[in-house]
Amino acid sequence: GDYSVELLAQNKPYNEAYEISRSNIKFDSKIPLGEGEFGVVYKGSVMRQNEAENGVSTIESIPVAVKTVKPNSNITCLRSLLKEVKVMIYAGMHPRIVQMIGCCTENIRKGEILLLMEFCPRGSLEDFLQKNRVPFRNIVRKGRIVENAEQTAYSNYQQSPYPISNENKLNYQNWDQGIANFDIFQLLRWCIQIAEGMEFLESRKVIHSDLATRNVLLDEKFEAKISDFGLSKQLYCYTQYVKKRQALPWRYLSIESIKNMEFSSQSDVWGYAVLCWEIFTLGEKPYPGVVWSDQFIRNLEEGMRLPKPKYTVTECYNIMLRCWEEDPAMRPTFIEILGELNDLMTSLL
Ligand code: ACK
Repeated sequence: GDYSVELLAQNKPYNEAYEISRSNIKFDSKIPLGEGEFGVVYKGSVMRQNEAENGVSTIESIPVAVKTVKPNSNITCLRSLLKEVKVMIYAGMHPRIVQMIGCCTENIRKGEILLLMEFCPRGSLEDFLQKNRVPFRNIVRKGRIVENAEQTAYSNYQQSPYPISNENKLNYQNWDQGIANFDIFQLLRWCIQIAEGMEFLESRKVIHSDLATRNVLLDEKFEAKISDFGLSKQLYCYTQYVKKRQALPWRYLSIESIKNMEFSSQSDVWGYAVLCWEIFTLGEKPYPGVVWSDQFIRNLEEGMRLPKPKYTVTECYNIMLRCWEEDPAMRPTFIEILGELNDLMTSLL
């Protein structure tokens, strides 16, 4: 494979056009939206001045997610965040990729970088799936999509003359906010949207290496956007160096990634299919109950794969199985996956 693009992005000077002054960045809360092992994400806003023709300028406040490293972080984390910035700039814009708004490197000598990203108000796909299992509408029986027992739950809820319990309010809040049907077609739409984003990244020779529903965010219209790319590969090597392989997201990694730390668009295809498996199980953990051991990789080599999810059709599971071919060259590319999923969607509708 040709991974020189990553090196290219990394060795490019930081593009000053993306620099945003610290004085134009506001943190909305000291409480983070969430934190990973290396970074912290806050809700914030960026002030942007728009010059009008009549000379009167207006100030616009743009909601953003601010990604930064924890104070006193290891230099590796800082380098990785800077690398993520460069890869995001290099990759360019796409509607299925969380957009970078800018970056603040003013205080880089104090170990601070602020990466400003488009804010995705509906949170992560993982969260959505796990919180909306009750109102999900379809199940698959004998390879066919049928409505499940909950099919009328939402309309009952809407029409109910009785006071609504807080629990039900929570269950249905997404519907009240505008998603019409949470059914198998919605699951398939997300798979297609993510494949579109990955097809773009593949064409730009950018490897994600950490595809999972926790790294897919939902915008205002509940459309999927891929986030957290570019930073992982390097951190894996670091993690593996200081810790053990159990610290890696091994449930999502291809055989060659776990064994040899080899990452490529074809290993992203493997991770993508695990992501699809999460989608079609409504956010189950892949290989539940399994703990890391060398036996896991031997099992994969002997052909063990994730079972068919409860909420998908055979055609879709067959695509997933091909994404889990041991030989990376045998796996479909994202363009092929996208074509097949679109055909499947048409045939099911
Ligand atoms: O599941 P969440 O609410 O969505 O918690 C995680 C957390 O920050 C750590 O990654 C949230 N997050 C990350 N990036 C964004 C973003 N661009 N817009 C909204 N939330 C985000 C993520």
